[in-house]
Formats: sequence, structure tokens, C-alpha cells
Amino acid sequence: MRLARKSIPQVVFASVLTAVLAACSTAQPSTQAPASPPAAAQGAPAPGQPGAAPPGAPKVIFDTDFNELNDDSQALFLLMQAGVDVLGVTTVSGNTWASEGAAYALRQLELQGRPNIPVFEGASDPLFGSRMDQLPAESALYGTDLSYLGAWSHPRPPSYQRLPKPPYGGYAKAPKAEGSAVDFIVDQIKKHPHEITLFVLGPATNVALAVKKNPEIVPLVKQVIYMGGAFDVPGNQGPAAEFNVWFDPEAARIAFTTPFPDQLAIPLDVTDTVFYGKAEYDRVTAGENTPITQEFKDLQGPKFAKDPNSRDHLWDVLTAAVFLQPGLITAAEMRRVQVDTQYGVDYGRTLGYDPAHAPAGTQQVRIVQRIDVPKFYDLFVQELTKPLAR
Ligand SMILES: [Ca+2]
Repeated sequence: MRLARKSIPQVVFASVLTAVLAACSTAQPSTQAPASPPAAAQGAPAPGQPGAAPPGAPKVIFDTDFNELNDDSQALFLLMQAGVDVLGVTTVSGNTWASEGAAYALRQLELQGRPNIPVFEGASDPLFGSRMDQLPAESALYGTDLSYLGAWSHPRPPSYQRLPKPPYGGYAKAPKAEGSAVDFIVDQIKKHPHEITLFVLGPATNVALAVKKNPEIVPLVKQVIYMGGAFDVPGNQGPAAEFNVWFDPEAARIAFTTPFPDQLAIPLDVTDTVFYGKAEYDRVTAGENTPITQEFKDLQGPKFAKDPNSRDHLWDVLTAAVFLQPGLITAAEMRRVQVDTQYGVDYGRTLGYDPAHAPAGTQQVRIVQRIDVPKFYDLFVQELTKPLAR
């Protein structure tokens, strides 16, 4: 059995992080120049080029545990359809392995005619390493619900081009971008100071690595938007933790306690109040076919045909929606946030303190508690059903 995580002294954590950062800075030495490097690997395409956003469009980096037509995927659709300048997609293991996320993101971007948006394969394991083999013990000790394990439910694929099952419509023609996801985040923030909103829609591993490796970027980030945490509601991965934070609690702790100029969180407190069912599916698929609506029909149609009462949450989609329309937020509170990283029943629990009575080292995060659901769905349907933004 592995060393119990609570017995890992801080110095070990520091050395682990140092080793990870060293690997990060030297990762992926390209021994062979790609015949045709991804056009956008150095940043967003120039205006007028395929995949270019309108001049002046807000800039985002999309950090994600991407899957096919899941909440991450729909959040990306929403941002791009609304004309946001997506500088790049960086993947992390969570719902999927980082390699799977890269394959799915490349394919989804290709389907939307946006193959020039670079996709970087990021961290495959949490800062403290994989816990796959200790999950049964974790469940027995702490009551962790093992019904959903994301990437840890199946073996790590050998590469983003060799998944157990090809992506929807096959593998994308474009390769993933060369280089490190962490370095891409750092370089883009330095290139566009005070302009980039960083979407953190999976475990925060890439972001934690970026701010530890290059802390000078912290004041240059415009805003960080997380899907993550469960503040005044139960967790969805065991009694207390939300999945993204549970997957890499140490990374979430680093991210939330970093003094970014502006942090906004979409936790389970709000996502648990928004349901997606057949009525919403019918609105998305009612009109003209586009690659997006066709994918909804192909991938969600069978589920609703079998069970018209099926419904689910949209988690990450809410981050994109409130970014596009902040007025959708009907209730929110400013809290100072900490993450419990003691390896116990509360491992990965997010704690939101009253700013007047908060522990030292915590940072202010705006916690969204409710949104205007009908207006949210109006935006969702409007953007996802219009002709593809190119
Ligand atoms: Ca996600």
C-alpha cells in the first residue's frame, strides 16, 4: 500500500513540486520539427485568418478535462459561437485523461471549422501523483463515492492518437500543439497582460504549475473562472468534495490561494440548481442542422429517445454563460477560499470564509450561488443553434 498522503511532509511536497516543475520546463523536447506546425501554436490566428475571432474580442485560455459534447465541450461551443477569442485549449486529466481531452478537443474544433486553435496536452497526473490504486481504501475510509471516477475509471491511453475508441467522426487531421501547456499559459499571459480570462474547468493542476513556475504572471491575469467546489452543499465525490477539486486538491488549494486580481467560482451550489433535459435538448435540435446541432442529435438523441425524463447538470457551461452575460448571476457572495488538503473525510473540501473572519493566506473569490435559469437557456439555445461562427 502506498504511503498515506497525510503523512507526506511538506518538504516532500516541495521536492515533488520542484521535480514536476523541472520536468515541465524541459518537457517535450521536439527531436523532429513537425512538417507543418500548427498555425496557431504561437497564439491566436491573425484577424482574417481561419479561426480568428473578431478584433477586440475578449481573450480566454480554456483549461479543461475535455470530453465529447460534455459540459466542457458545450462551454467551448458557447464561447466560440459568441465570438470570444479562444487563444488555446490546454488539457488536464480529470473527467478524461489529458491525452483523451486533447484528441476530443482537436476533433471538436475541427468539426466547428476552427482547427487553428492550438490544443496543448497538459498534466496527466495531479501534483501528488495518481491515486488510482488507493481509491478503494479511500472509499472505505472516507465514504468517497466510487460510482464516477473520470479518467481513473480506465487505463491511461498510450497517446492522444491511440484512444480505445476514436473520437466522434474520427481523429482530427490537426496534431496537438508542440510544447508545454503550462508554458503556453505563461507565454500568452505575458503576451497579453491584463487581457486574458483563464477558464479552469477541470482539476487545477496546469494552473498551479504555471503560477509556481512563473509567479510573475499572477498580477497579469485578468480573471480566473473556475468550475469547482461545493461550499454550502454536499460534494458530488464523497461527502464533501466536488470532483474537480477532489481529483487534485493540492492544485486547487494553490490556485484558489493565489492572489489573482479577480477570481470567480461556479460551484455545485449553483450547478446543482440547473438541470438539462429533453425540453432543452428539443430547443437546441429544433432548427436548421449545423455541425453542433447534428452532434447533439447523434450523441444525445438516443439517450432521450430511451428515457425522455433523463436529465443532468451542465456544470462548466455556466462558466461560459456568466462570462458572456454577467447579468445572469442573481445571487453571489464574496468569500475567502481555502481547500482542505488533509487526507481524510474532507480531502478536497472547499471552505468559503466570511472575508472579515478568514484565515491568513486566503484570497477573495466571488462564489456564484444562483443564476437566472430561463435567461441562461435563452443564451444557450441562441448561441448553439446559430450558424457556425468562423
Ligand atoms: Ca470539466
